[in-house]
Amino acid sequence: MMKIDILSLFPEMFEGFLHTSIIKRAIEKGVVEIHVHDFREFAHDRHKSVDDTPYGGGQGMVLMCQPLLDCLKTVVDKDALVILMSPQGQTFSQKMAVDLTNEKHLIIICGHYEGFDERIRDYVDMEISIGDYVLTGGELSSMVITDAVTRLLHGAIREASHEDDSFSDGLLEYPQYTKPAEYDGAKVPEVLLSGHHENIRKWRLKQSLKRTYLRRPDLLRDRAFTKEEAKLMEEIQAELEK
Ligand code: 4FV
Repeated sequence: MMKIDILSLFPEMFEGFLHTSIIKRAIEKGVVEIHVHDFREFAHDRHKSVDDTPYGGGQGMVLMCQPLLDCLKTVVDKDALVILMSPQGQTFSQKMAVDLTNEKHLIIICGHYEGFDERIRDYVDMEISIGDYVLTGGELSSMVITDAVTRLLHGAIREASHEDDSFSDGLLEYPQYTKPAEYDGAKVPEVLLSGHHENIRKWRLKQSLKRTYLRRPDLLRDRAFTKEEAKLMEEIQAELEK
């Protein structure tokens, strides 16, 4: 069972997230334990201040050390990996999500305002960004991490269902179809109706390679292609040159 503690000034933002679908079931099944802590409760002054103006001047407010770190001290333990959410972190990926499933205890700190007092980083093991854009707070990014990691935990969802996820094998997922076999004149590819599993596997691999080649060639740059994949890539490039 993994434990996830989230430090946020807006715990109400997590209500829907924690009580819906896969995350809700994973909590009920005891696969994961998720707690949200409002570090404003650790503020000492009567205004419950958690931020202040930046030394050296400048726009906006900065999160203070004391309330946030006093809250952190109440949840940190020897197994804890402390993660700070910020645009300056390493960009999150499926590989990072898989690596984090090996941890017993994640503590995720959500930012707000202009950012954190730099000394907070002395208590942080890892800094993660979910992308090169600026959010109003770290809550959404902490949900992204929690969601991507929880669904990979043993017992959260049927193992098979994330085996052919995009990125699980470094490729984008192949096109999916379901009933009806014809919609508004658009037919499902014959091979998928054939029941011929080997042909279906080949078709799906070729589609994944083609989609990755067209949409995310960066994902193929350092890829060690199997003989079969190399042959399929030749076919794809020949067909695209036609
Ligand atoms: C962010 C990101 C992000 C920056 C200022 C919250 C905001 C405020 N977090 N990936 N991109 N955070 O934009 O993780 O503190």
